[in-house]
Amino acid sequence: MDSPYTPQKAHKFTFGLWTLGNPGRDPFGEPTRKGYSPVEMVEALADTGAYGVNFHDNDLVPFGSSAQEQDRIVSEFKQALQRTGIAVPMATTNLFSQPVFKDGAFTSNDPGVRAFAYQKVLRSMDLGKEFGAETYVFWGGREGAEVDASKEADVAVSRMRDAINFFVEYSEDQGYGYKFALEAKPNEPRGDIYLPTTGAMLGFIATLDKPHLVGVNPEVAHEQISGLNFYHAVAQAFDAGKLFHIDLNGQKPGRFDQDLRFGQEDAKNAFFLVRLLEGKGYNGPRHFDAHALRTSDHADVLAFAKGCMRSYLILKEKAAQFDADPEVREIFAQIHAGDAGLESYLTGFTKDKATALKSRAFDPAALAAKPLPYERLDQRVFDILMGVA
Ligand code: DIG
Ligand code: MN
Ligand code: MN
Repeated sequence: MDSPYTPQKAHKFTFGLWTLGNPGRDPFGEPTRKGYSPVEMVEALADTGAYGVNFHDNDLVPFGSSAQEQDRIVSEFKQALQRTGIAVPMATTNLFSQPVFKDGAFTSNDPGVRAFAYQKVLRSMDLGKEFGAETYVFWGGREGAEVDASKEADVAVSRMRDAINFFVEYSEDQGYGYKFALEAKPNEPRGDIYLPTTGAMLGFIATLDKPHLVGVNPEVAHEQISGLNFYHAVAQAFDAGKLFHIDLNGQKPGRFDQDLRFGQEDAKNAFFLVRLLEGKGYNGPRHFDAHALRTSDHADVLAFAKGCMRSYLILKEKAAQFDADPEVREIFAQIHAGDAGLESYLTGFTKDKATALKSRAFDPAALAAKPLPYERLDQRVFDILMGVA
């Protein structure tokens, strides 16, 4: 009998090729290891219960490869996927590594750069569909500024809109059926990145030609870099029907984008996140956009991957324990006590409801006196997470 912490394909855990492929380089140091190649990574994950891998175009096909080299790489990778049963649910484009995109791709002032970026995305969408990818992610790592005099910020947003509208139409015209997921980040590598939070992306999506085909790909570290509560950001996206994908990792507050192992920091927010994803029926991939520490060798990199999935499943079990806990249920019964009559006034405006509410007698002191045992409730969360409940 498998332990409840043993990953299964049904859990839909996925990893970007760049995660196990990360060679341990950072802005202040050279690589400390050889990253897993795409085929090595697929074979390393095959027996871990992982469901899939995802890629930027150049994670699989190096920039500048010939058509023949691309064909060989694609063929070898397809064989590895067939051998292992690993899927490719998501694809995306690297519009941030090459110098040509140093001042943005879609938001560049140079129409030649923008057109080249369009070409790269179109070809990358074709490549993703060769592997059956269903979700296409856009992360605008270079779509930003250090010098706001360099371009009008509203023009930058309109260029983003032109680009996303164009690729949505391409997907429809090709019959690809992609669902698009926009990933926000407030800064790094640019001083400021346009559309910096998941909330900003939700507002942007509403301005698109076909907003129903576009959602968000929130990332733990990216909202936390902004000092935001990631669980709240995801809850809003889910409420809007826009949680098309999610990037899971760990992050210490107030630091650069660390992309740590999922659950490595802020286990409590990760707990409420997993409780939401599992309890509200999110059915997309649980994608780890993270990498092992620079100090890790290959064996530790694999431990990193297994740890991401194990942490998720531990928190999934803790969430079930929390919701079944007698003391939690007793407190919930008290703080979530409904009043069907009164609540009927609070949704669905009618003139009568407004009139009745305006004339109703309330006792604010009595309302204020109702007990809210949140200390006891939060201690119960702590007890459960610490395994002493
Ligand atoms: C960074 O968080 C971004 C890139 O790794 C990629 O474009 C996207 C995919 O999840 N996340
Ligand atoms: Mn990140
Ligand atoms: Mn990400």
